[in-house]
Amino acid sequence: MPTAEQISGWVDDAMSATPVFDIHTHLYPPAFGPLMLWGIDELLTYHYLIGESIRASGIEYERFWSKSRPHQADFIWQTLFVERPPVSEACRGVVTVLKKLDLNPNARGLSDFRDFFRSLTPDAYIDKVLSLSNVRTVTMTNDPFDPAERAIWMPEPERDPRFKAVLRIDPLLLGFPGVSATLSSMGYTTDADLGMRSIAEIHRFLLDWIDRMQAIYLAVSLPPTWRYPQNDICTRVIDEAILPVCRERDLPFAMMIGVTRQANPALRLAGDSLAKADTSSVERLCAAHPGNKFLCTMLSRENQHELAVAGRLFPNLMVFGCWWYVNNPSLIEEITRMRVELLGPTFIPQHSDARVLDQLIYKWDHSRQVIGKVLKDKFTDLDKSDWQVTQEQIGQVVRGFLQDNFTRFLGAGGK
Ligand code: HDL
Ligand code: ZN
Repeated sequence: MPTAEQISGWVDDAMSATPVFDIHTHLYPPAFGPLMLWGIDELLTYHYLIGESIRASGIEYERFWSKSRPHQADFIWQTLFVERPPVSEACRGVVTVLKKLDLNPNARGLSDFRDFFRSLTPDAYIDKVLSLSNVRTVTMTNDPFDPAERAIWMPEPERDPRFKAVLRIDPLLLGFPGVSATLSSMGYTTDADLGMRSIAEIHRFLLDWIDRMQAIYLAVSLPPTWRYPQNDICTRVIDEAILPVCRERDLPFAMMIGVTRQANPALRLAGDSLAKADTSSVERLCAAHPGNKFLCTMLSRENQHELAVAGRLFPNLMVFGCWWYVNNPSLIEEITRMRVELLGPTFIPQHSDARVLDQLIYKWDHSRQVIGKVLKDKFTDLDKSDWQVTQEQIGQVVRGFLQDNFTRFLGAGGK
């Protein structure tokens, strides 16, 4: 029988050696131009840190927003890393990145960091970050309703196989009737009452963009008020367009549920909040469409237990990630422990949601530590009951958590 130290070492080895397929990020390769964010100024002006620095300093919103990006970064460094200890998770993450890059996190200013990043090219830095974080593949968040992103896709940008595309379609579910104008500008005719011709046009839009992007799943972010089924356009777009297309192409439909957009508009991207959402709607959706595959993550801590139970009830539901406001060590541990106890090894414990390339380094370093801690406890529990724990079984669970559960769930459609 292995010792507790052996089990601990096997888990640590597997967690650090197993490459990650990061199933939800906002990252882009250099071919996507300004959409690709990297380096110290972008790292420090991550919207999480903007919100924290405005709160800590009491600076007037417009006085902050009037600063240039580098001056915003200087302000955030001074406010959160010099005048105060960087104990929040988003601050700690920056310190982890600097350490892993052999930079001094105790610097009083950013000039040395800027010199370092000026010495790198985007392509070289992508290789460095993916190697340091041991992330093999990431999925992007690709929004055809964003004119800036559409302008990049139409001329067919050079693709990096390490960056898979995800078709993000929030306006299609939440934006009618206004979204008709955007669809029309793209050559798809829909009308406010969503007659059959409109449904056919939405089908065509989805298939065109799935093919243009080679999207491996479709995704939407839904508010806490989302209910299914309802006598509304959202339900009709899901039932009559999105899910038939997903079945036709064997693609999962991912729902990220619980965000209250712009609770504080003055904070811009940092101004979104959350509320408890309705997990029974997820269950009704999975029950009504057994031929579809669903990925789901929820934003409220209070939804996590219900979502894990929903995962037990529906094999076509893949529970994933500790998203955004629950992507903190204390909650990752609570949620992952609960999911292992309810779902065994059959879920995807984490995604990074990274917006800045450098963040992969800390988001995966921190998550690997917490997920590993849960697995050590669970395998030690088995060992205490004389179940024969082996290094191979630990490796199998870790590979499932970090890549295989997702690639198997994608099936042929996601190739
Ligand atoms: O809707 C989403 O995909 C969210 O992740 C938002 O992008 C949010 O702003 C975010 O970055 N959370 O981490
Ligand atoms: Zn996101």
